[in-house]
Amino acid sequence: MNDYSHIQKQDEEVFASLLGEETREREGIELIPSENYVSKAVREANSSIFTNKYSEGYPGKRYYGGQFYTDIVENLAIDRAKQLFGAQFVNVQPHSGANANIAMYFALLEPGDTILGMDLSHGGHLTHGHPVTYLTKIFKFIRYKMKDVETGEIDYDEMRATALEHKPKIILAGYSAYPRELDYAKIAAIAHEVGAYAVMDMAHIAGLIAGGVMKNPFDYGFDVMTTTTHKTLRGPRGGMILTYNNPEIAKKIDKSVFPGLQGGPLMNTIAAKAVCFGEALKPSFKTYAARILENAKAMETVFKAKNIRMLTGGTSSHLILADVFGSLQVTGKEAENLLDSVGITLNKNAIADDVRGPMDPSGIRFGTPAITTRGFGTKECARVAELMIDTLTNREDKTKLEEIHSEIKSLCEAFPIPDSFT
Ligand code: DSN
Repeated sequence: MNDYSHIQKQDEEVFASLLGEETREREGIELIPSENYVSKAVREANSSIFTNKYSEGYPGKRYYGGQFYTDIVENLAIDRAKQLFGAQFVNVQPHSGANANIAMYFALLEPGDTILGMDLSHGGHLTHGHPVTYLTKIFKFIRYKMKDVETGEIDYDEMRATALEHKPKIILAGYSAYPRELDYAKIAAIAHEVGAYAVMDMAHIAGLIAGGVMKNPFDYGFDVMTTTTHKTLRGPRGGMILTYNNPEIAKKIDKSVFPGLQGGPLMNTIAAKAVCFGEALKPSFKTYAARILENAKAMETVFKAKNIRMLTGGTSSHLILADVFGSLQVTGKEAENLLDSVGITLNKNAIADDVRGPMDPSGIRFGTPAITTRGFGTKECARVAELMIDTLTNREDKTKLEEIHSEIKSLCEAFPIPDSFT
């Protein structure tokens, strides 16, 4: 239990919610692939007195006085991120991944310019040009797709043909619901052939790239990467933009983040990013990243054995997208609710060319970053996958569901959420 003694004395309502969330996280299995458990050190920095400070500008060039310590932590975060990802320039101020993407678009593009991104139903993200976002009022988004949704192979020929026809200024890679490696060299070559920037939104797999278990797009000619810091990277909620080696791009990105899009940076979050990047530079983070992949494979093996269709045929990363409607005749929403009732949290998700609507799609998306942090190995992950399938196939059997819930609680008790990672 964390120390909330001041909140407890001062604000019973917020205290009650904190307690509830503590119990939920402690007693349940977290499979949302974009979530994780941060260390206490990250949380201490995130809830620190840096929240008191206004620091518009950048280290050495601020608009307010009193920046001695904020400059130190922001520079630490920048230097550590450079080291982690092999970037020459880093902006750690974006409040979120969405902000990072928006600032990146405005840095690299003029209104009306074209972005070539992954078809949203094939794994892209809202900020990659979903019609519900304001971004589509400003920029033109066109799409590439997977060639084969059963293998996940991207249609690079179609990507090139579309790029030659529409001359985008950005080709965007990196997705929220796509579990395979990419041919970054091919994407960068197509981008540069048509005079576009190659940009990777690595939010989901930043920790896997930092841990050296997935490829780093900067090694294959990418110009810019955006990310969140809280998913596989296991830091505070926040964003970041990295530029490989072009100072002109980096300058534009800095201006775009501040003053273009944001005001004062969240220095407490930036301090927490510095702590997280320090953790990710340790050798033990490489082991963590490797285990995330092994654990996802263990879950894939169980789903395969039970003939449950996985989009792209399985996974090469931390996440799996399963077609539960096609395989088990349970909708994504029903599956999310049923699994929630036995203590497993994940999210319903549209699958490529989904026959159902977005509010109750055919799929579920789940992944291993959080349970790996908890210490689950391949044996426990395989068991969780079995319990998931048991839940979905015994949905009318109350006694069975209660048994599953109690096994989940026991598993969680055996693997408490750690305070630190060494
Ligand atoms: N909401 C995040 C995810 O779950 O993938 C992306 O922003």
